[in-house]
Amino acid sequence: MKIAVFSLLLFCFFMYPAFGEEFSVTIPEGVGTPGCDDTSSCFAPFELSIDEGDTVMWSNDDSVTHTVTRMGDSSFNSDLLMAGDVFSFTFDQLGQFPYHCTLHPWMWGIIIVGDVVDTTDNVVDFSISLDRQFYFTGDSLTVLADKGNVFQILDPDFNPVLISQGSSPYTVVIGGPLWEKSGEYTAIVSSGSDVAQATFFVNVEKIELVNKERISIQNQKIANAFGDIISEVNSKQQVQITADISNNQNFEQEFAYVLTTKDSDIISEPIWITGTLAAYQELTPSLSWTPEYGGVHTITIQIWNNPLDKLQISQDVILEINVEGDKRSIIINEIDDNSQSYSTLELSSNTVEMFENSPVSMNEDIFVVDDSGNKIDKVSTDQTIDITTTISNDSEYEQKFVFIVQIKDSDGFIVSIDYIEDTLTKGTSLNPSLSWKSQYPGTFTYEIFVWDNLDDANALDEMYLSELIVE
Ligand SMILES: [Cu+2]
Repeated sequence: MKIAVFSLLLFCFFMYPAFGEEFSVTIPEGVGTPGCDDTSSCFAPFELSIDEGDTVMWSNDDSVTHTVTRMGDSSFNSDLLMAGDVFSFTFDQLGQFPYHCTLHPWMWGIIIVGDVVDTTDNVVDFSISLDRQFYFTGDSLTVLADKGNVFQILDPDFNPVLISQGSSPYTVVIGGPLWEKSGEYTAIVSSGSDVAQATFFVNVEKIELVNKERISIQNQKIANAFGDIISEVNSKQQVQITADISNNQNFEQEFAYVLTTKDSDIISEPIWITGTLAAYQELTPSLSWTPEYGGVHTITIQIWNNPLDKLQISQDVILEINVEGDKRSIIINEIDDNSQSYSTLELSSNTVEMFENSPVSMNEDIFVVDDSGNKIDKVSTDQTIDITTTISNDSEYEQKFVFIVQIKDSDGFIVSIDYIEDTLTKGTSLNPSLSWKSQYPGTFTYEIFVWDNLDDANALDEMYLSELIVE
């Protein structure tokens, strides 16, 4: 009898969750070079669900140093974890905790404390999905939905950072002044009274690298007009000097691809082309060059931030080539501008069927007015303007509406989203108006949306789009 009681007590003691459980995450070998991010395997497991009070122990099984650092704030940070080191942290708060390695910013993981949150949270009976769970500034995000015609993205504080109308797929490039915070963003698609949403993580923190590590150069080669690699060149023969360059940073980088040639100790003036690389983007720039004379030529490839500052943001790469022909000096060729920039927002604005029976319509006359209410065509920097129109309710019913103005800069980045909510009684019109002020000149685009509400949004009319020049 005594033994039985004792066993029972012991059993109770072990069942009682006085101490959290311990979980382990490994940092696998080889994750110090990009690639593991494509398969979400930079931390294993990449996503771990635990309970409040549980402890996670990370062990660095790689041969190089890494860190385990909470994103957005530094509530946990391992500092430098050498090969074989471990770091543990006890999670006393519910929530989702994305983290990364500050030395290799493509390395991501997430700890989910509490109820397992399916990142594809289907609120009603249709589904939406994202191409990934984690994004950096400059990444392109694609949302697929079964149905729906209104698409929104909210930031970690639930402020809108993007709104659009049209049908799936919705593609957006992450970046611009509204994407200020790292953390969990929400994508929402509405269809009638149905709403589906999914969450994803964005890291907008810039991770600075040593200047010469910012861009790497690989596979440099000399090619003929057909793109074939050649080892011997004749004088006066035009060749292409190409290389694969890649941006090692999680943000956009302007660059100049620069060639300097040297022949018989005479160094040419540098020639270059310029462009922009999105986060982790690769490009293969090419410059044409024609040696005027024979002899051994040395070609140095460098990447500068721009042709004015000439700040070197790559290691030097040197190519040597023997040119057949009479020796002496060299000629500098024309600059071949191949510059590329990455695409910006691509928002569709398809007409959607639901407008057919919409009780509310937006007047085609959209006005930009100054503070005295006079219509204006041109706007000055720091001048406050109002964007206004007439919205009519032709039905026999009262209708709530939200009037939204979204403004994009010339790069397609959204600089402002503002809205007002109101109600139209049957057969009446209203003139909603929203003000805006630009702090810098440029060509802006403004889009106007009229929805029934922001929560389970339905478009009441087609979106309106126009240009605004700020001088
Ligand atoms: Cu690392």
